[in-house]
Formats: sequence, C-alpha cells, structure tokens
Amino acid sequence: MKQTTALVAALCAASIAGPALAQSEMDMPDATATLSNTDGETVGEVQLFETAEGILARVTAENIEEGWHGFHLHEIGDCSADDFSSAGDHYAPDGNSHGLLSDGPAHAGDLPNIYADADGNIEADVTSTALTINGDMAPIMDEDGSAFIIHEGPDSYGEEAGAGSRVACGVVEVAS
Ligand SMILES: [Cu+2]
Repeated sequence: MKQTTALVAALCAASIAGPALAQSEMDMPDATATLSNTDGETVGEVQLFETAEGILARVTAENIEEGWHGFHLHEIGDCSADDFSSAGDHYAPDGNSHGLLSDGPAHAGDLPNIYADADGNIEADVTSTALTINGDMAPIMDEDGSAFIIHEGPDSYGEEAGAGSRVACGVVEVAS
C-alpha cells in the first residue's frame, strides 16, 4: 500500500514538472500585440517569439464570429482608423504576390487562417519563416512598425485575399 502511494506521488510530480518546463520557454515573448475590435474593445493578444528561422505567433482571442478568419501581418503599426485601414496592406517588403497557395513567394505577412470556435474563442500557434522581429529578413519592427489583423472571413490563399473587412487589429510592440 505504501509503495502504491509513493508511485502515485511520483507520477503526480512528473506530470506537474513536464508542462511547467514547457511553459517557461513561452513565459517571455519577444514582442506582443493587443488585439482590439472595431468598437475599441480588447479581444485578444498575439505573443511573438523569435525562432531560429523566423517567428512563432501565439494567438488568443475571444468574441470573434465562429469560423475561419484571415490572419496577416500588415505593413504599418497603426490601428487608429475605425476600419483599421491605417495598418495598410499586407507586409511585403520584398514585393512578391499575395497568397500562400499562389505561384512563387507570398507576401511576408501572409499567414495561415485561424479558427474561432462556437464560443468565439481563438487559440492558435502560427509559425513563419518569412518574418523576423528585428532581423535582416522582413523585420516586423521596421521604421513604421507592423500590426496583426484578423479578417471577417478566411483568406483564399490565392492572388486576391478575399478575406473581407478587418475585425481586429493589434500593433506589435517589443516586450519591455
Ligand atoms: Cu490582412
């Protein structure tokens, strides 16, 4: 009986140690963006981590309509316009054409669609090897900054984004 108790205790300790270690890598994002909707309400956050070959963006959001949504990095760190047009187009410092599934390289700011569940929640980890936070290749923190945008509908991944209006916007800020 004593042995069983000891074993259970050991298993519990192991299961607590595992996730805690994994979590510590993500405790300190290199940059963040607070997402607001068109009513100016905070609806979520993007945490950005520099990786060996690009970036990892962890997206958490709420009160988003159920379904797939286009998710891009736009070229200007400005969400002040009511329709978020102030964030400009997709971030594309090397030019290129739009669309992850179009021929040739896509805009650096083209990212995979993200999904909001029936409760309006989004939890997604998105990686890109076309962006850096402060590096030489497509730096997110360039002179005019950058902003993440969540669109009303899904990106087509083709030449025309077709994702509709902008429902949430967040200016990227380097973590202090
Ligand atoms: Cu967009």
